[in-house]
Amino acid sequence: MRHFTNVKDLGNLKEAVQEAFEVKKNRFAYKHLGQDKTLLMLFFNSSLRTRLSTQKAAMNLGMNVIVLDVNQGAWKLETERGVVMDGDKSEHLLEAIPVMGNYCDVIGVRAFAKFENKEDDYQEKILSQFIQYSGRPVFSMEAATRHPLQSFADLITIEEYKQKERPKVVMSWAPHPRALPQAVPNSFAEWMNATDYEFVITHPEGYELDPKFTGNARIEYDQRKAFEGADFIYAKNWAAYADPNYGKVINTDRSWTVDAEKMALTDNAYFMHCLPVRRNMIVTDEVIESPRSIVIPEAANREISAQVVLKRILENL
Ligand code: AN0
Ligand code: CP
Repeated sequence: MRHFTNVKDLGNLKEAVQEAFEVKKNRFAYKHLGQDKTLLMLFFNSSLRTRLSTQKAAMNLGMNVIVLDVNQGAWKLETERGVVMDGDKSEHLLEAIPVMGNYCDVIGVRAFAKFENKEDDYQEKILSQFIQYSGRPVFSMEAATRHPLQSFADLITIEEYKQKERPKVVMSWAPHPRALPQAVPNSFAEWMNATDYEFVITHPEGYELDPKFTGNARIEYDQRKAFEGADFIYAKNWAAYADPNYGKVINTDRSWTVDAEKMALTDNAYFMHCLPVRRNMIVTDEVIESPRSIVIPEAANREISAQVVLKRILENL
């Protein structure tokens, strides 16, 4: 594998999950792969899990790691071509990318949707420039439209916990005070559609996602109905996708918060969330602290998904 930006890059998902289980059993077995190889992790946005789990995965593989927070200590970067740079930006991405490519063997990039221009976001303008100009394998650590390392960890977690061959997985929108990207739900939908699970998406009207990601998934506007018989509840907030509200919070209806009464409608479902999560907005204390909440093992699997991805990139260098 050269680049990792979406589910297709991984090929056969069953094989990828098996590889993840092998890596998890013996995470230091591939230490030779990363010897004298350097990973550069570049963050345009904040992170706790992605930063730590990806660095840990790289260390398991024997890599050296450089982390750069673009907004802290680096020159402010211009990303638009053709701009007269007389403002506060000292350097252009078109120089910065090939320069950074010289100092590493693999690049991970986190660059969220800016919600300024839908086309720019949905064309993955920043991530694709890294692929085009860095000369290095590039992987997404959450880009404008997808978060594949998260979705892969989610899939590994469901495969570990499922008690039925084809579990019912429900992705539920939940309220949040600020506008959040669609990357996590887009990506989760894309990965769930690549399995044979029963997959249902529930959200208030106006929060429809790009059909390119939701595909043939059942969309249910009645959250309670969606929860009936579910084996996994995957909560997430996202801002509106549809015009004219792209990137806007159009509703913070707390009746959509995941609580114990709604979880009681499920088939004793596990509760999942990618984290960070705002308690008592997205989910009540009671549900996230319950024995059916698997948010911590889910986060732990971020190390495993990152390690499989880095392993495959290193094997192909
Ligand atoms: C981000 C998001 O919703 O995309 C990152 C989640 C992994 N969340 C926040 O910005 C709070
Ligand atoms: N789930 C996730 O990607 O978390 P961070 O934003 O903390 O990296």
